[in-house]
Amino acid sequence: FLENPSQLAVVAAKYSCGAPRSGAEYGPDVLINSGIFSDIQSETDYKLTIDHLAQNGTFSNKVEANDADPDTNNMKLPRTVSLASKQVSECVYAHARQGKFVMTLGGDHSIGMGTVTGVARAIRERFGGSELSVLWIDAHADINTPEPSPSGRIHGMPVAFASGLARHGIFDWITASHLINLKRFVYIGLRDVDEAEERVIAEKGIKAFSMEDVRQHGIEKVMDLALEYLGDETPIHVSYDIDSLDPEWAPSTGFPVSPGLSLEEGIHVSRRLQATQNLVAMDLVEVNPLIESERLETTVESARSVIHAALGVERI
Ligand code: 6HN
Ligand code: MN
Ligand code: MN
Ligand code: MN
Repeated sequence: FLENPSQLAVVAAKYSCGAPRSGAEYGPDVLINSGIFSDIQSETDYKLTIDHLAQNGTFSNKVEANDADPDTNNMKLPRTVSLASKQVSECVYAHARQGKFVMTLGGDHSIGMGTVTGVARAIRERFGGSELSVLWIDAHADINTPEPSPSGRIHGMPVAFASGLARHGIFDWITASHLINLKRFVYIGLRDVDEAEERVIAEKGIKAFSMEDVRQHGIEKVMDLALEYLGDETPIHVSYDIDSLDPEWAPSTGFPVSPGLSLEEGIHVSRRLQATQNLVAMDLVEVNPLIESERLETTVESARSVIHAALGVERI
């Protein structure tokens, strides 16, 4: 599904406005400065560009409500998050429209509403209305609608906005052409799901593999089932929250929840996606260098490993 499979568009989405704590805005630079992309460039034929997106002007990464952006419908910083996600969506769309692989580095997971909507729109245009498939690898479901959300934080809501389940005038840049189909959507790694989210997942019949499922059947079987469910003939976007991994492997993140995926399991997920040859985009989000800073290196190494595996670059 990629016209330019050797073109890798990296989007550094330096935002934390969707999360209760700041720090995730530094995630992209920490990953880039680890040398991951220079390694990829020297070891492979990938031609790489990096776009840096960050908050500016009226809106800042401060996680407190302000006069310009008061709480609305229980949402914290909705205008700020909407503008950030819109910027991400437009940037990701422009690359995906040209058939490049898009790798977005977060940032808190609210940017996921930008990435999947950007890619979904590009896929519709490039393939006569075809829909994108999405794998959401996360300890959390991120499908809260604003009212029942326990936190009001929009990083817990991107799936709801990207699928049209949640709507609000502040997010009116999300149009029909951007929406993802929850029938072409799979969760892996869930273990901290809010009550209202449980209900939505059941009501909509969303395919979900919890951490319990992974323990019971093994990650190989779970990936078999996930990929079988989506089918062979579909472009796939993986939105990878680093908190899907066990805190042992990814301590520097806002909402660590034990027990999670081992690093090996996390890499297996990436490898299997790579092997489909249908992967068109990846997000790697929620690396927060301000949390458990003394173990940041472990977190960054894990992120690098899952990114490498997804791109088919095995680490030496
Ligand atoms: N993440 N479900 C909780 C909430 O506030 O809605 C936590 C969300 C975490 C989001 O880790 O991307
Ligand atoms: Mn998430
Ligand atoms: Mn999460
Ligand atoms: Mn394996």
